[in-house]
Amino acid sequence: MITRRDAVKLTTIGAAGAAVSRTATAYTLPKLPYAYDALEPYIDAQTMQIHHDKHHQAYVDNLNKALAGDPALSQTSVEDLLRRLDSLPAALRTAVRNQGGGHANHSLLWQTLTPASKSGKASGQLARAIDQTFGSQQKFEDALKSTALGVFGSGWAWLSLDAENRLVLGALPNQDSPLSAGHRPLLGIDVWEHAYYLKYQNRRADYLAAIPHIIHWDYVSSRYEELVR
Ligand code: MN3
Repeated sequence: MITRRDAVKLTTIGAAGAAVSRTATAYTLPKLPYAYDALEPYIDAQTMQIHHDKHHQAYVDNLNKALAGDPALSQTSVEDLLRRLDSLPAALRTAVRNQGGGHANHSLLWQTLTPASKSGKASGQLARAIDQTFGSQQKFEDALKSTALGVFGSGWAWLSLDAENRLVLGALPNQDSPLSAGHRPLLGIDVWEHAYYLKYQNRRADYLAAIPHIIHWDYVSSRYEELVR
């Protein structure tokens, strides 16, 4: 649901010399759902352009490269690959974890951000679950920020649903996906330096103070209702 894979027609020459068409899939970079400068002044246009067009594209390209020799796996959604990470061939596991994780994490990230004028607040069932779990939306935002501030090196802070549909907040290193731990991610904060360094340099706390202004709460609230249904 959060990533699109476009069918690519591959034409190969069959044993009899006839052209045989088969359909394979390749992972593709989803379009950014808003302009590069839409999150200004909280995230600058240049950071968005490099983050989406270069960093996310590289995860997609490297995932395609890694799975090129395995047609069955390369037709599996990246979310399914991450859910079954432990059962994948050892030679592919690291690439799926890092490149597949990078692809899935960023595909969700773009959806969960929005211009400040549309950010809003958690609503409906999610608002109630946040109040029950964290005390209030403000307390949740404070906990999210301190979780993200505490990530050592590169990684993400995640709000996810566990197997019992409970909200859980935690940090994961690198591009590790909550899916690989049996959780379903609702919202992730990217604290790799590439997400903020051009504007905020070493001031990760300032970047994290900006994030609550641009969370797309309508999207996150609907996603929650879909996942707990
Ligand atoms: Mn990133």
